This record gives sequence, C-alpha cells and structure tokens, in this order.
Amino acid sequence: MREWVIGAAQLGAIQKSDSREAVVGRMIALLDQAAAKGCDLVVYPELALTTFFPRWYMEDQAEVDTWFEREMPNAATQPLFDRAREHEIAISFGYAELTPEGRHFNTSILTDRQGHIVGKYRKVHLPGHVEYDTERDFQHLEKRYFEPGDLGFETFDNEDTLMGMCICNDRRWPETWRVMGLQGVELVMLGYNTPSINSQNRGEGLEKRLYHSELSVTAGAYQNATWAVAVAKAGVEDGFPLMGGSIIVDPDGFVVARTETESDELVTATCDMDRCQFGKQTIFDFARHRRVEHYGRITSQTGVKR
Ligand code: CDT
Repeated sequence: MREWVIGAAQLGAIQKSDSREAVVGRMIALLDQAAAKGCDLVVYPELALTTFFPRWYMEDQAEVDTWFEREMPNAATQPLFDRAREHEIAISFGYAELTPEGRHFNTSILTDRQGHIVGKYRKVHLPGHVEYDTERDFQHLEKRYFEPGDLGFETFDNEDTLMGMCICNDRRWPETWRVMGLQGVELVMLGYNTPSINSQNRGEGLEKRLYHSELSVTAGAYQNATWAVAVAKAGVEDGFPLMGGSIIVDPDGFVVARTETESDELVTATCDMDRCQFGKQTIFDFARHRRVEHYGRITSQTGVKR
C-alpha cells in the first residue's frame, strides 16, 4: 500500500491514579474516530499507557516496575489490538518495557493492519538524569529508569511502505533521521512527552518549546525526504504541564496537519509514499551527494573537542 490515511492520536493528560484500562479506553475512542475518517494507521504518544512517570523520583525498584509492561499485548492492551484488527488499522504506540531478562526500555511498537507486531524500537537518546536533582523545578529521570535502546534505528516493511520509529528526544538528533534515511525510510513515527516548561530555565516559554519540536521534525522529514508523524502526550499531569503540537509532516518538510488542543485529539492526513521519491532521487540522493570521507567524527567522537 502506497497511500496511507494516517491519524496522529494525541492523548491529553494521564494522571498518576489513572488505570491502564481507562487509558486504553481513550485510545480505542480515538481509534474509532480514526476508522470513521478512513485511517489505515494511527500513531499514539511515547509512554502512552501511563502518566509520564520519570518525573517522579523512586528508590524502590518494585514500585518502578509497576509502570512497566512485561508483555505486549497484555490484558490491558489486548482490547486495543482487537479493535485495531477489526478496523484493519495499523497502530504504533509507546510503553515502558520490562524484558524477561529484567531490562528496562522506553519502547515503541508498530503493528500491521492485522494487529501483528511488525516493528519494535527502544529509545536511544535518553534525556534527563539519574539522581534526584535539587537544581531543577521538576525531575526528568529517564536515565534512572531506562537503559539506552539496543535495537538501533531499524526500518520495517509494512505493506510495501518502509516505516521507522524514534521516541521524543530522539527527534532532536539529526543522526536519528539520517540512519533511517540511509535505509530509504518513507515514514518516521514518534511520540513525545515534552514538558511545557524547561525545568532548568524558567524563562523558556511554550512558544520556543513548540518551535524546537516542529523545527526538528520538519527538518528531519525534509532532509531525508520522508513523511513524519510526531504525536504528543499533552495537558497537565498532576500539576505538571506537557505541550501539545502534534503534527504530520510531508517529505518537503511542510506541516499538513496539526493538533490545536492539549487534550485527546485526532488529526489526519492522506500520505502518498511515492511523494518521497522526488527528494530521494534529486537533492537528497545520498549515493550521489554524500561525502562520507568527511563524516568520520560523527561516529568516532561523542562530545565537542575544540
Ligand atoms: N520524553 C522526552 O524525551 N522529553 C524530552 C524532554 C527533555 S528535557 C529533560 C524532549 O526532548 O522533549
């Protein structure tokens, strides 16, 4: 399938006390709306099933593990998979993954339109910190609760379209996009939980936060001639605001759909994957134009060396 009607299914706030079953009910309601609009694929946010728990400092690993899923699908999410299969809609969403070996990842999965998981991604660029930080207005403890993803930025053939995933902070890193671009990716899906306030710079307003998010996604789409869908978990979670601004972006880097609220909201766009070809065959024909002899530092060096 080369033409996909894609839904960006933004979720509003999820409070600490909200059950997974309640959240899955909201996700199914958005899926039903998507079906009515003829969607073939629906993308949900990062850590879609729970509140953004990395804002909470926890020392008890048993408590931490209550926020993780040991299998996917599981009892709470099976109804979402079932409804997606009934509607013949592929889905992608994020969750905290606890593996049988006891490893913790910030993960996204992708299904085909029959509800089979056809792709998995584990977040590589984990933001934040490991220990309680008294200098911040609020905590961002992803580095405490997750290990960096071990699957790289793979792409997955889903009914003849090459799809890839990344998660939230990954969108700010051009390496994320280019590694998928080098595989010929045609659709990049990502979810995010981005605080509306910078915990280390109170002066930074929402306008700048939204701009940086959109700048990252539109640049990544344009520079790799790919469609992109970026979906927020938004709204005020137990007093902590997350920004909205979910977008669908075309391979020229233009936003073709954008949410307007900080609540559960679906926006859709018809995405012709063949529109990726022009950019991939001309200005971003990597085989003709890339100069890898000058890119060594990208993989040999992490920090800045003046
Ligand atoms: N969830 C996530 O990755 N959020 C980050 C916030 C960074 S501030 C510590 C983001 O890039 O939006």
